[in-house]
Amino acid sequence: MTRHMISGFGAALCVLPALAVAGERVTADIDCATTDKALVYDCMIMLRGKDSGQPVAGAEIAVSASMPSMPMAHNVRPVTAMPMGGPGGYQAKIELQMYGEWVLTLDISGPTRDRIVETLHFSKTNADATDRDHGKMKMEGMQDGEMKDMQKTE
Ligand SMILES: [Cu+2]
Repeated sequence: MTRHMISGFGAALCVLPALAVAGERVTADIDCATTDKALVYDCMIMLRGKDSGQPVAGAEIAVSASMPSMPMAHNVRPVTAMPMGGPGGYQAKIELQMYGEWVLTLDISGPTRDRIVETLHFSKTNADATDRDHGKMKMEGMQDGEMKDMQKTE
């Protein structure tokens, strides 16, 4: 009888690994690498809670890819990322249809629901995160006069 009580107490002291809070928004580090097959990339995804910074384990991640410059031209089948390399780590193999700038969309369900959108530039030799400023709207086609007017109002 006494023994049972002691073991029960011991179990209560077991420390669970720190995990992101359910319902917390998440961030992802996405690191894609080339494979021996052209246009096939191995993407490692590290999922963390946005506020807690803690790994998000047990998530289901559907990864889809599209080309912002060619909205209707491609139809890449979404893949499910598999847990890999410890809590919060996932791996997905994606097959693209051409080199260039692609947007990866991570639809996350499981302990938390979220969507992460990341723009990456895929080439024959690597896959790099696109510089965020690079994508900023350019003032194309704007006349000098209009530009001056705009500066005045600012
Ligand atoms: Cu394309």
